[in-house]
Amino acid sequence: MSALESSVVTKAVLAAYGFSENASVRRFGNGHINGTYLIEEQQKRIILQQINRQIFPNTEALISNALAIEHHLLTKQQQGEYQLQVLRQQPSCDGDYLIGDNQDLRALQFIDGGRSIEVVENPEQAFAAAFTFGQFAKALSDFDASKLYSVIPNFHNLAMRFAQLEQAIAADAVGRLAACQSLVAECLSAKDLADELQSCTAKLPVRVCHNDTKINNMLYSDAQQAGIAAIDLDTCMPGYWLFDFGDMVRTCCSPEPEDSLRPELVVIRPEIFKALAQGYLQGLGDGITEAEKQSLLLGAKVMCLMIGVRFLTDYLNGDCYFAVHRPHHNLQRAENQLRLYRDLLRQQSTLQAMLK
Ligand code: ADP
Ligand code: GN1
Ligand code: MG
Repeated sequence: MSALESSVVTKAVLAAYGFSENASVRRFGNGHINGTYLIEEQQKRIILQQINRQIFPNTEALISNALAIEHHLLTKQQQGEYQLQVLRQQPSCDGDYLIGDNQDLRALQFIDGGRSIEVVENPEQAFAAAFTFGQFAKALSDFDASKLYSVIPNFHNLAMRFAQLEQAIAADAVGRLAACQSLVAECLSAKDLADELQSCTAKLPVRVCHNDTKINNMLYSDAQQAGIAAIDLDTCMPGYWLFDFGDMVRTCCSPEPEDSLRPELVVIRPEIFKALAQGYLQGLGDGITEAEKQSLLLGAKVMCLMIGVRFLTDYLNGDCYFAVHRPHHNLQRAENQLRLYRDLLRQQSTLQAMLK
């Protein structure tokens, strides 16, 4: 793609970051929310993102959060307490962290020698992913959460996600309800999990969480065995560590991608769950409480169910939130999350024993 072919990365945008109009521009990664581009010219590379303002209306708050976290992690790194690379915002040549008429474009320094994956192949990779997010969480455990804006309020409020599903069912805006009645019924029958979550979290410390620890939001070294960075920090907000562990289980434990068209193969691999538990606990070190440790399996159930409910809600609403690339994409994603949820219930005593 050249600048002339992209409506987002125009010549003016390239110039703002010091690139000529001959720079190479290509779409990058598989995120569902932002438009991500890799811009390259000679030795210089940046990631440019068009922030989805429907989802992140306050881009100034988002950048403020990102810079505060960046500063904290860089300080830890300088003190030898953080071994990973730090995701850094890249200002324009004029020193602006947001550019464009809508103030929705921002750049990130490209993290060299890293790659993201969509499916975990072996326990070593799972351990590395969880160790990465564990180190990230540990480094933020003394970060002052009052410095963070709540960029998406109630992001992991399961009761609210059920209420949104119920609104979508009542509206049936695009006439899709009839086609997914049994999945809708299954989700609604699991509503009690919101109460269980509420009573569990009442006893847990609030932590600064990543809140989107899916497997493609960390980078492995090229050899894919060690983690080098936690990325996609836009949802860093106060929460509970069980959410971050749960999203790792959701996206690492299945041998199939999130949107697999082979649903019968979507299962929880216990050996991957065990590696995630070991990696996360090792990354966190001794700061985790016993109650938090015991809550991690609940986190896995909550995240599989909650993201399933969110995909299903979006399907019923006509695909307004998550980027979709084929018909019924959100429904297929939702079905797979519910399969994982069911498999967690089936294996829960084995998995809980792995958290001892
Ligand atoms: P989204 O919010 O849409 O998920 P991400 O920030 O996760 O966007 O970026 C999408 C993908 O782009 C990531 O999965 C990763 O592959 C790649 N990526 C993002 N930031 C960087 C970076 N700084 N260096 C290298 N690759 C990156
Ligand atoms: C979105 O941005 P991305 O693709 O990493 C979503 C997450 C979901 C995830 C499901 C801001 O993450 O909450 O868990 O899709 N991000 C936002 O794959 O809603
Ligand atoms: Mg992402």
